[in-house]
Amino acid sequence: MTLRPTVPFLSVILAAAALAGLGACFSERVQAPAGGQCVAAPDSTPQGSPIIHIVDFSFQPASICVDAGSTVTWVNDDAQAHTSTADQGAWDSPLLSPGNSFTSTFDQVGTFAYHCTPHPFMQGAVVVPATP
Ligand SMILES: [Cu+2]
Repeated sequence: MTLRPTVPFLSVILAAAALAGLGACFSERVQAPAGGQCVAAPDSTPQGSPIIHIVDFSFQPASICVDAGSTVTWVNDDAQAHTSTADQGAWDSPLLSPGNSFTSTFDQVGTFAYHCTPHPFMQGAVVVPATP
């Protein structure tokens, strides 16, 4: 008699992992700079010309830290059209079809929250820290 793999047990593990991933996604909030420190996503590019990918109805990374004068490019890698629209109106991309991109230059210090106009739940932030 052969032992059969415990498929139900494995399914539970996978479901738990998926839920944990979803939880992390929803609990992730865009952080404002604390104490003058720039809070950046671990995988964000600290300077230069970083690219934010729009994937699965989200901005990745959602929070990015750049030096003043940097150019940030959003690339729509999703199958839906999205925008990059600053909450305070500093920039507003046209509706980006899949494969299209949009670029904005950040000369001002501050934390710039943005969203996608058709999908307001899509949110992100570009943080330009003050030079010490
Ligand atoms: Cu969108």
